[in-house]
Amino acid sequence: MKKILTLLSILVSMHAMAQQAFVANYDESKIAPFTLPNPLQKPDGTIIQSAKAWGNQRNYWLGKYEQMMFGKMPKKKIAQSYQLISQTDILQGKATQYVWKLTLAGIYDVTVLGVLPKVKTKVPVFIGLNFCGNQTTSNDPNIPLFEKYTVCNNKPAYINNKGQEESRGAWASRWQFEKLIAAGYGSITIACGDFEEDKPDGYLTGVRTLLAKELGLQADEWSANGAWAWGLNRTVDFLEKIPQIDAKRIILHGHSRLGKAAIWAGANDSRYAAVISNESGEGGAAISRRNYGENLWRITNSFPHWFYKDYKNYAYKENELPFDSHILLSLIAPRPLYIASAVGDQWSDPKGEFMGGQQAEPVYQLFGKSGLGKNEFPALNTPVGQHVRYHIREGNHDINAYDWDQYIDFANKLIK
Ligand code: GTR
Repeated sequence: MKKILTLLSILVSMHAMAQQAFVANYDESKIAPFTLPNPLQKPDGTIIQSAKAWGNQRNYWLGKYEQMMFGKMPKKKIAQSYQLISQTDILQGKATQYVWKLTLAGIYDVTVLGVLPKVKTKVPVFIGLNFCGNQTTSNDPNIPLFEKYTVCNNKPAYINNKGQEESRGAWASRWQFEKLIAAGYGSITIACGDFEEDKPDGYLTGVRTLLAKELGLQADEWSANGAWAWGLNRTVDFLEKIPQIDAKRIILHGHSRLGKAAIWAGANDSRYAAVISNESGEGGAAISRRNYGENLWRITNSFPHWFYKDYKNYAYKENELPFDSHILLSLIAPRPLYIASAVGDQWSDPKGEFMGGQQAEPVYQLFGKSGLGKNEFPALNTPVGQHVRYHIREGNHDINAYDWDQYIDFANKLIK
């Protein structure tokens, strides 16, 4: 017994040392050479040649990502109902703000916020999860305070990780409702924590546990990213029923960890007209094999709940994975994809994010579309690419007015 305890304490302290010892690599010359798998290569070694053959190949990859990285995506359909909680005129009458209660499988409620331009025709919308509650996206007092756990915890806006009155509008700059409304777009958002609180035991109070029976999946068969992505896709089921919304023009976006969830959601669900990854980094758009900035080891240690439990086994063995981020991104093809980085966010590995997008090219080409093509890594604030577009802007890890100007422009060109 004593021996076991000593061994355990050695293991615990080794783990603690390893945590402390992590030093992110920011030196391009220290990246070990690697070869990226070909998204078009079938398990039997042959290369697919047509868009028609992509359907099976895409399913093959989805299966691999389920098995190794994000866990199973529930396939069972569940009943849904919704209720309008409030409807308010905002932005000097230019828009209507809706708060809906969406009930999943008759037992699980989430709160959806919608801000839609007041026009007579159906409108395209952007949809994305928020980190710290719907009330953080705008100052409007009609938005209910999010009552579950959030990762925000700075007083006085949040106390014990719960949003207070002072949190209203705290992240409005990330949502830019005014800009979107002026451009003719609506915006839909839900707190990620409404599907699963962002902490290692968050699954206990989220859809992975409370809907386990209805979905036919145990909590440990999938992940927080899976729960967030699934939640987004269920919200699309609901948006399809809202007459003011043009369900053919739903553009999915996500920042950072929620960018990872957005990519996984968009890979699984082809109803999104386009997908935007804003600084999604490791586990999102960035090539893991580069081991630059945050890496697979670090992310699966810091945030074990984000991924399927076996994913951590590939830390420093990224070459053994049959895929990398470019294949995940290619599952969005032929739909338009925007990948954005910030120069002050090297942790997310901007060059790795660019490479992820660029290496998805063969799949876009199958559909006769060009993505990032042969573009070089661009200068600051200079978007490049067509169906796959990329920018690196000045500034830090964030989603801001500059980013939104590019996304609106991208949507105007490719979606409207
Ligand atoms: C960081 C994490 C990143 C990114 C970020 C965020 O701590 O290492 O992968 O997701 O959080 O979500 O803001």
